[in-house]
Amino acid sequence: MTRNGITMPDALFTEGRLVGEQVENSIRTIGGLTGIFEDEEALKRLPQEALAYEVASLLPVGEGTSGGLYFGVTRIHPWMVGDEYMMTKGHFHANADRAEFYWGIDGEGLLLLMDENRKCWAERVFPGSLHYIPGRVAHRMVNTGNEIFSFGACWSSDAGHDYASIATHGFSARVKQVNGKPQLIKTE
Ligand code: S6P
Ligand code: ZN
Repeated sequence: MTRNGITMPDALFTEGRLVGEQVENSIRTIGGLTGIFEDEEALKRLPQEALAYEVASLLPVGEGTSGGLYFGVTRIHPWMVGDEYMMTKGHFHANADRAEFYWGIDGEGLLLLMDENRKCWAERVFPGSLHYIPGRVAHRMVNTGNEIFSFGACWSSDAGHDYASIATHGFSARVKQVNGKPQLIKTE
């Protein structure tokens, strides 16, 4: 803290990037995404060590703290896996009723949502679009463009992640490229 009580900000969110000493960066490689795409052979043909998506997060309080907020920026690279677009693993929140905001920063994509009855729907995401994800709704972002698709997220520090049910059962729809355009295709 400086002498007059004015401090520097926690981080910088500038030009679509979240940066700062406290910002934690994590990556998912292509090889780390087995089990989420329909065409596993197409995934194996891609360079396994290449970046699929990266997440920069500001996590000012410990995971599980009630009342805190987290802020993150995810950048999904524009790979195709067969006829499916690159996407995040997707998750419900472990603390199931916790909601989240997503918003589009760069590029274009779809937000795939699924409720606990496995009803699936999607929202278009583009720079400036804002998306409220209610609790008990699984969420996955899909890069439907030809460039990096980045989006912001703000969620509760006690939300946690439930990846297991998506890893086991998946979503009930997939986003595929049909005649050059993204299409939501129900799979059950
Ligand atoms: C956390 C928030 C995002 C995702 C990130 C990666 O609740 O939804 O920060 O963690 O976009 O997606 P995923 O599904 O691999 O965690
Ligand atoms: Zn989430």
